[in-house]
Amino acid sequence: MKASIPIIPNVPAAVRTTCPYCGVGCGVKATPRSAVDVAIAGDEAHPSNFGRLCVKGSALGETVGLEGRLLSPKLRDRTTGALSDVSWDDAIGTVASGFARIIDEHGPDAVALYVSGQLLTEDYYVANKLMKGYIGSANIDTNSRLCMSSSVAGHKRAFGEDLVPMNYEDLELADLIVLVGSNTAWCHPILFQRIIKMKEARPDVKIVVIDPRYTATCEMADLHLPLKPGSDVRLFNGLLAFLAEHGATDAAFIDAHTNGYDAALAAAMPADIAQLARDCKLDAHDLMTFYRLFARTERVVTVYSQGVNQSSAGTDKVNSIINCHLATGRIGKPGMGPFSFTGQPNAMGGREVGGLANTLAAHLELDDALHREIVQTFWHSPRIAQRAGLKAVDLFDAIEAGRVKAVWIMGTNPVVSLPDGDRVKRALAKCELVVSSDIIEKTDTNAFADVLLPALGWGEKDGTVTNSERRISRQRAFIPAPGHARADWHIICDVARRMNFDGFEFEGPHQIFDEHARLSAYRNDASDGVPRAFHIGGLTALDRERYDALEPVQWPLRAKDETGAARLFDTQRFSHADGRARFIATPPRAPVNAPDAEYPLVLNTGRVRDQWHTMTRTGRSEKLAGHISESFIDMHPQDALACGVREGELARITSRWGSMIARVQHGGGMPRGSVFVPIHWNDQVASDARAGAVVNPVVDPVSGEPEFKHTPVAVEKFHVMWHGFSFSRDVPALDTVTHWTRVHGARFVRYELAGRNRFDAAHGDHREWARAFFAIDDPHADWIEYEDKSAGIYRAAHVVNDRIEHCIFISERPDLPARAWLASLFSKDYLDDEDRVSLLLGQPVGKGEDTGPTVCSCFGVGRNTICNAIRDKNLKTAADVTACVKAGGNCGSCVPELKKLIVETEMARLSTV
Ligand SMILES: Nc1nc2c(c(=O)[nH]1)N[C@H]1C(S)=C(S)[C@@H](COP(=O)(O)OP(=O)(O)OC[C@H]3O[C@@H](n4cnc5c(=O)[nH]c(N)nc54)[C@H](O)[C@@H]3O)O[C@H]1N2
Ligand SMILES: Nc1nc2c(c(=O)[nH]1)N[C@H]1C(S)=C(S)[C@@H](COP(=O)(O)OP(=O)(O)OC[C@H]3O[C@@H](n4cnc5c(=O)[nH]c(N)nc54)[C@H](O)[C@@H]3O)O[C@H]1N2
Ligand code: SF4
Ligand SMILES: [Mo]
Repeated sequence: MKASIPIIPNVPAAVRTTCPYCGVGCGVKATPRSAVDVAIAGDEAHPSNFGRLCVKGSALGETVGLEGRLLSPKLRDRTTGALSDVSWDDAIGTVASGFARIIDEHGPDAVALYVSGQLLTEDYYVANKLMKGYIGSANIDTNSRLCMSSSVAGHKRAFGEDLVPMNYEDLELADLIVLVGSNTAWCHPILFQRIIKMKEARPDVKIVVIDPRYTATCEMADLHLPLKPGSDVRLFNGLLAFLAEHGATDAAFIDAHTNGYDAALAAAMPADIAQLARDCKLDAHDLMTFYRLFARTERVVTVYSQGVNQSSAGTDKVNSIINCHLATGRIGKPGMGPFSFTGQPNAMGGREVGGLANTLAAHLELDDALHREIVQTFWHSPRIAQRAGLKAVDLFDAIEAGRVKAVWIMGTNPVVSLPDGDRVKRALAKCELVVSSDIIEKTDTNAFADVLLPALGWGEKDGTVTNSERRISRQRAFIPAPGHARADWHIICDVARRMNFDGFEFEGPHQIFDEHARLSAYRNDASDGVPRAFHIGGLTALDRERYDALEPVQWPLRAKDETGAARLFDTQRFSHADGRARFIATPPRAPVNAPDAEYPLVLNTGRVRDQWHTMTRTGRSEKLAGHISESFIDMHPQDALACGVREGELARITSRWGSMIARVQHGGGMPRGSVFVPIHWNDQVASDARAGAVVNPVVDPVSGEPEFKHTPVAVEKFHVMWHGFSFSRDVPALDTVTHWTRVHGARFVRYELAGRNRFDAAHGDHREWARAFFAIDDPHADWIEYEDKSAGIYRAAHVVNDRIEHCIFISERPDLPARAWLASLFSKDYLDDEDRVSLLLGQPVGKGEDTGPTVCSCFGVGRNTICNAIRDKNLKTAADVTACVKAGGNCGSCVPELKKLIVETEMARLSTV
C-alpha cells in the first residue's frame, strides 16, 4: 500500500496566470507548494484553452527552479573575461553612463535595444518609449522581426493596420481549415486540439495542410499538399485565378470594399494548371481538389505561420493568401478569414506598443509626421525618432561594422536565433558595450555580454500579454522574487531615470498599462487624430486591484461598458483612409538562394514538440527531454544515400555561412531535396548543433524577416571512431570529446558523446581516462567495469557507498544500449545485485523490455510500449491506445504520433505476413 501524502495545512490558493510559451495564450492555475515546487493545471475559466494545457504548459512546474538562474547583476572584466557581482546601483550606472557617453559622442543612432515578444506589454512599452521618445532613435527592434513581421507588413498593406481579425471560435465554426506553413500539432497544440475536437464532432469539415514536410499536423488532414519550398505565392495566385475563372468571387464585396483587384489578378497570371502543379511540385489532381474545395466552401479559415512568414517572399505570401479571402468576401464573418497564428506569448502585445524599428506606438506609424506628433505630445517627450531604425539583421550588421556601439538585449538569445549566427558572435565580440537582461546566466548570447542584468521570470513577474486572437490576459506572480532579480520594466525605468529622463516614474505595471491604454485612445478619431482599430480605452484607469483582477479580454474595447470585439471587419470597414481593403499584386519570385551543385539541398528549420526555442527553460525538464533528446538532420533516405550518410550516424551540414553537426534520421516525412533541422540546440547543450549558424541572412525586402526555411546546404558524413554516453551528477570534462549533447535529468546529467580518434589509442588506460573525465579523485573507488578491446567496447560505473555516481558506455559502433533504465538507477539509494549485473552486461536484467524513446511525455510512455500494445492487442485508434497504455490521455499532444505509430505498426505487420 502506498503511504498517504501528508496534508499541508493552509494550502495556498491557485493563482490564475498565463502560459509563457506560445501565442495560444492558455490560462494556467499555479499553486505554489514552495518557492521551487509549483502544481500546474489548466484554467477551466480561460476562453483560450478551457482548462487544457499542452505538454510544455503541463511541465511548467519543472522549470521554475533556481538552477542556472542569473540572480545578481554582473559586470565583465574585458581583459580577463571574468564576471563579478555588482550592486544594482553600479550596474544601472554602467549601462546609463555607457549609453549616454556613446550617444554624446556618436549620436542616438549609435545605440540600440534588441528586445523580445516574450517581454510583457508593460516592459515592452517602456523600452519603446525610452528609445523612440527619449533617446530619440528608432534603433529598437525585436525578435518578432524573425517571427511575425511579414504578417505585420502583409496586414498593413491589405488592411491599413496590423490587424488579425479572427477569433479561436472561428476555427470551430469553419467548414474548411487550410493550414499553411504551420505545424499546428506541435507549435499551437491547444488550438490543434480544438480543431481535432471539432472535426470529431463534424467529420465533414475538411482540413488541408500545405507544408513541404509530412508533419504531425498532417496526421489529421484530409489533404496534404507537399509543395516545393517557397512556392506558396504561386499556389495562392493560382487559387485567385481559379476563383475568378470559376465565378467563385464575390463581385459585390470586391466593388464596395476593396481596391486593386484587377492588378492583383493580372499578376496572378491565370496559369496552365499542369505547369503550375509542376512549379509547385504538386500533383495536379491534388491541387485542383484543393482549389475546388476552397471555391465551394463559404466558411474557410486559412491559418498561416512560419512556413509563410520566414521567407524572402514572406509578405507576398501573406498577401497572396489575404487576396483570396478578399476576392471571396470571406472575412469579418463567423468561421472565415485569414488567421496568422502568433508564435510568442506576447508577439501581439509587442505590436500594440510598436516595438518594431519601423513602427511607433499604439498602432501609429513612424514615417508619418502627424503620428509622430500625436505620440510625442502624449508622452511629453523631449524628442521623437524621425525615421525607421535598423531591423534585426541590419542591426547586427551595423554592430559588426561599428556603426552601432552599444546594444541592450532583453529576453532573447540572438547568437542562437538570428541567421548567420557566427556573424552575430563576431558582431557582439566587437561591440563596445553589450548589455543583456535575462533570467539565465549562461546563454550563448550572455557569453558576449559586458553587463548582465537579472530579470524576474515567469511566476515572479506581473503584467499582461496578448494572444493570437487579440485577447489580453494577465500574467500574475505566484512565487517571490529570487535573489536580486527585478522586473524588466523596473530595470528599464531605472536606466531611463539614471539618464535623467522624466516619464518613467511608475509604481507598478498597472500604471504603465494605464498609460498604454490611454495612448491607444488618445486622438483615436479623424477630428484631431488618426482613427485606428487598436483601442483599449475601456481598460484605462484600472487601479492596482482592478488590474490584478483583470479577466481575459479581447480588443478593441473602446469604452468601459464594452466586452471586447470577437471579430474585426464585421462592418466591412478597413483601416485605410478610404475604408477599403487592398488587394496586393504578388508576382511570384523564387527564393533568393537556390540549391546548386555545391549545396544541392534546401535546409528547412523549425520546432519540435517538447522544446521551446533556445531551451533555457524547457531544457531543464527531464520529462520534456525524453521526447527528442538530441538535435537531428531529417532527410529523405535517398538523399541520405546520395550524401553517403546513414540513419543514426552523425553528419555535418554546411552552407556558405556556417556548419553544424547532428544525427541523421528519416522519420520526419521529408520530401527529396530538403533537409530539416530543429532550431533549439545551442552551444550550452551541444558542441556544434546551432542551426542558426548555417542559415542564410537573406530577408524579405518588405518586412525584413529572415528566410529561415530556405538555405542551400550540403550534407556529409561526420567521421567518428567511437560513440558513447555518460551519466553523472556534475558536468564532466568534455575537452577530449569531439561531439557531445547534454540531456537534462532531475538527478543526473547525461551526455551523448562521440570521438574522432580511436578510443584505445587516444585515451590510453580507460579507467584513468574515465577518472579524469569525471574528475574523480579517489583512486580506491568502487568500479563496475567491462572492456572488450577487440570490439572497442568499454563500460564503467563508479559507485560510492552502493550508490551510482557516474557511468560511461563507449562503443566503436553506434549500437549503444537504451538510456532509460540507466537513468532510473540514479534515483536509487543503492544498487542491488541485479543492477550491478545489468551494468556489466550493458543491458537491463529482469527489468522488462526497453520502453523506447518517450512519445507521451505526460505519462512517460515509450515508443516500444505503444507499438507492442498496438501489435499485441490489435489497437486501431488513438483512443484505443490511450485506453490501453494511457498515452495521449492527458494533454493529447502525442495523439498525431500515436496515429502514425498505428499506421507504421500495421505496415510492419503486413510486410511480415
Ligand atoms: N513546441 C514549440 N512550439 C512553439 C515554439 C517552440 O519553440 N516550440 N515556438 C513558438 C513560436 S515563437 C512560433 S513563431 C511558432 C511557429 O510555429 P510554426 O510556424 O508552426 O513552426 P515551424 O516549425 O517554425 O514551421 C512551420 C512549418 O513550415 C514549414 N515550411 C517550411 N518551408 C515552407 C514553405 O515554403 N511553405 C510552406 N507552406 N511551409 C513551409 C515547415 O516544414 C514547418 O513544418 O511556434 C510557437 N510554438
Ligand atoms: N533557424 C531558425 N531560427 C529561428 C527561427 C526558425 O524557425 N529557424 N524562428 C525564429 C522565431 S519565430 C523566434 S520567435 C526566435 C526565438 O528566439 P529567441 O528569442 O532568441 O529564443 P528564446 O530561447 O525564447 O530566448 C528568450 C531568452 O529570454 C530569456 N528570458 C525568459 N524569460 C525572461 C524574462 O522574463 N525576462 C528576460 N529579460 N529574459 C527572459 C530566456 O532565458 C532566453 O535567453 O527564433 C527565431 N530563430
Ligand atoms: S498551447 Fe501549450 S505552450 Fe501554447 S500557451 Fe497553451 S499550454 Fe502554453
Ligand atoms: Mo516566433
